[in-house]
Formats: sequence, structure tokens, C-alpha cells
Amino acid sequence: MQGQGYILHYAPDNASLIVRLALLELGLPFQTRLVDRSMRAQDSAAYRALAPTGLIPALDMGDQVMFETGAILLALADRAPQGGPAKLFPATDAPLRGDALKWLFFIATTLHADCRLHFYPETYAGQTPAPPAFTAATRARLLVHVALIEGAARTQPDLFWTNGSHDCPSLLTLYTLTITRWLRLYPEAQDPWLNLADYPCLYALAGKLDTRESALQAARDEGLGPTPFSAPVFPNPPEGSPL
Ligand SMILES: N[C@@H](CCC(=O)N[C@@H](CS)C(=O)NCC(=O)O)C(=O)O
Repeated sequence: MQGQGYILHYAPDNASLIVRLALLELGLPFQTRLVDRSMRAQDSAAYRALAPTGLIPALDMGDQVMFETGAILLALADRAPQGGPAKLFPATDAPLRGDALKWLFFIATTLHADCRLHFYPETYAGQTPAPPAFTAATRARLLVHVALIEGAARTQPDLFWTNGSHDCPSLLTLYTLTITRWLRLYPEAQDPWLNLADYPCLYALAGKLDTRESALQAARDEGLGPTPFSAPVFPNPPEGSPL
């Protein structure tokens, strides 16, 4: 499977952005299909046939359709052709595989999951508006999660940026920095409470990622502006809407 016929079901600046970055880094050809959030297309029968969760993204890989960002990313990295342009995740027999898996699962199941409580507090608190204590507790947990990832990036930099024959960001970097971008912008860009510059390793990675061809292309495709990861601004997408 060389990636022919990949179709990314996406909305701008949604979790599909992480998958888009991975596809671009891996040089895999793909098409996109907008999931129109303004029409709640993620709830349509057609979309739920692809992703029964009703969550974006879904990736049609030709031989199967996948949902859940972490699973898609891992499947893509593991299927990447040997000798391709990037190595986004350690191979199954590589010494760093176990550590990379731990952090990928932490990001997917803990950081990303808590983001949903931050973006949709009323849904999870069960009342509108969500109680301030709920919002504060969610923010506090998110700060702890980001600090843990900063610590990993400091002590194990090879997990986050591969050097040697491949010089490229890892899945951990693509996933974490898309999330820290969102945390700066949503649900309220006017209320900055997480400053990426407080996390020097992640901030440096964001500066590097901003200049990658993959990020420049994704920024053009989704209207993300010139510094999408180090200094995010609200997107101006050519089609669709982030919310
Ligand atoms: N666990 C899912 C979460 C994906 C997710 O939260 N997607 C958001 C967009 S970034 C979404 O579909 N939101 C629409 C909704 O909740 O109705 C994954 O990792 O793919």
C-alpha cells in the first residue's frame, strides 16, 4: 500500500490538520473532502458511516477507513514506505518505540481528551454556562499535561524531532503543537492562558515546524497564517469553518 487514493475527511484547523501534516511529511498523495461543520455534517449518516463517533478526522486509506487521530497517525507512520522522505515514528523494533508509544497514547487519550472538555465545557459539565471551577480545573490539568510533554521533549529530544538520515518532526510534535495552537485560539482567542514561550523546547519545535514545507502547505490549504504553531492567529480558511 503506497498511499494511492487516500482521502482525508477534514475541517480546517480540526484534528484532521495533524493527519494532513503527517501525509504531507510522508509525501503521500491524498485528496480532501470537507466535513462542513457549519451544517453539522459530522453528524450526517454519510459521515457516520465512515466515523461512527461523528468526530473529525476520518481517513480513507483505500483498503479501510480509519478514525481516531492517534490510530490514523500510527497507521500512516507504520505504512510509510522505507526510504521515504520522513520517519515520523520509531519502527516496531526500534529502541525508542516504547517511549514514543507512551507519549503518543498520553497525547491522544489524555491531552486531546481534556481539550474536548476545554472546547465544549457545557457538554461535559452538563450545564450552561459551565461552572467556573470546571473551567479552571480543566485548564489546570491541561497545563500539567503540556508541562509533562515539555519535560519529555527536553529529556528525550529524539522522540520529537528525528535527526540523522531523516530531519523531520515526529508524530508527537505534529500532534502536540496542533493542540497547543488550539489552546491559544479556542474557545476564546481573547483570553490567552497558555503561553507556548513558557515551554522552551516546545516553543523551539514550533518555530522549526512553522518553516517546514508541510506546515507551509497546510497553512495555505487551511488558511492558518504565517506562524501557525509558534504564534497562532484565528484561521481564515478557503473553505469550511473550524467550528
Ligand atoms: N478522539 C477523537 C477526537 C476528535 C475530535 O475531537 N474532533 C473534533 C474536531 S477537532 C470534532 O469532531 N468536533 C465536532 C464535534 O464534537 O461534534 C480523535 O482523536 O480523532
